[in-house]
Amino acid sequence: NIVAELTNPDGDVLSAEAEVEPVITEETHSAKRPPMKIVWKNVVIFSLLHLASFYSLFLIPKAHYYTLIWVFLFYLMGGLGITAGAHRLWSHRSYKAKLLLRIILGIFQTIAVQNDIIEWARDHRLHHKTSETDADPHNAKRGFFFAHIGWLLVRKHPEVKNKGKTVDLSDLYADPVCVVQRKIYRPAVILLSFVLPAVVPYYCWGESLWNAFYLASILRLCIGLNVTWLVNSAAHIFGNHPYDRRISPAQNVGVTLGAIGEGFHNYHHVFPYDYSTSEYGWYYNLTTFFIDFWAYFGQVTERRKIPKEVIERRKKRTGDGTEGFNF
Ligand code: ST9
Ligand code: ZN
Ligand code: ZN
Repeated sequence: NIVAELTNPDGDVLSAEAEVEPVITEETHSAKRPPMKIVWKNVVIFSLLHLASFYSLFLIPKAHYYTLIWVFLFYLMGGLGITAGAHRLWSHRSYKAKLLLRIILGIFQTIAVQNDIIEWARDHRLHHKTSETDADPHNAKRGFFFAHIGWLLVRKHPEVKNKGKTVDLSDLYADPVCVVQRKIYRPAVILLSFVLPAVVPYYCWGESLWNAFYLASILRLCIGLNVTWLVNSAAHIFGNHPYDRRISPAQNVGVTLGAIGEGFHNYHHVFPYDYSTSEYGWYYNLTTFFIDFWAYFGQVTERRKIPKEVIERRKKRTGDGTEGFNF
């Protein structure tokens, strides 16, 4: 806080608060926020999803073990659609992908049910541009719950819509994969994320439709969403800050494991254009392996990487003295 002692010509001490620009704190912001408008439809849908997922846990011992492998595969496909697709390719343009891989990533991204690519990238570009202010769609300064799921249960802050208008999305509208996916998004989600994961185990190895639906559609989706949201909540609150100690995004081991390489969040907010979202290549980073795999087959080009010396200089200048990979 700024403390100033001001005197008038007679030598009386004046109140410092009256003369000094008020310091903007989280309290000042929250006092000024318009009241939150709860979207009850979303509250009901997400409550049902979590209740049904809790029930699904009891079906695990009764399921065919092929079904469990299938669930894991679908989790990875949806996950890669978000990490390699919506995040590293479409939001940050950290590498270039040929049409075939973009189609695969578009299908994978649809499986994740996290809004279409254009909406996802619009919110995410805004998140980086206005991080931890009212214009950040999942502003972690509003607490763990808001950053995790709360932001999807209320109308957006007017600042999100105002500042969001300044985000350039022309590259996404120029990509037919993004445009077509946006057009057919709802039926595509129903088919790829709910019907397909349930019918394959039923027809291919005789799993009951009930088990297949609750495990591969519902439980898989709920875990995928929560792990993604942990990047916004946990990785913005817990962990160390080797690259910039002045920002909240942190290196978080737990999140990195579940989010297939996306928990190196202090690094990512400092160097958002690095296609690996960390300085350590494949370590704890299936997504980087996936991108490199496709590069080997010519589907990926122009992977952007931050030079080692730039990273080291930045660590010395603004880091907290810890290492980016201590797990
Ligand atoms: C979900 C997304 O889960 C998760 C994103 C997570 C991001 C993580 C980032 C970390 C990176 C690493 C990833 C790791 C992943 C690991 C995976 C491991 C497996 N800019 O939205 P509306 C304007 S989604 C500019 O309705 P409301 C715009 O004009 C879950 N403008 O606002 C818009 O119209 P249109 C599934 C913006 O009414 C208009 O406002 N999805 C912006 O306030 C209205 O927009 C759901 O559950 C902006 N950013 O409603 C849906 N935003 O769109 C949930 C808005 O036509 N959403 N505008 O252009 C909703 O129901 C609503 O959006 C709402 C807000 C109720 C939340
Ligand atoms: Zn972030
Ligand atoms: Zn990002």
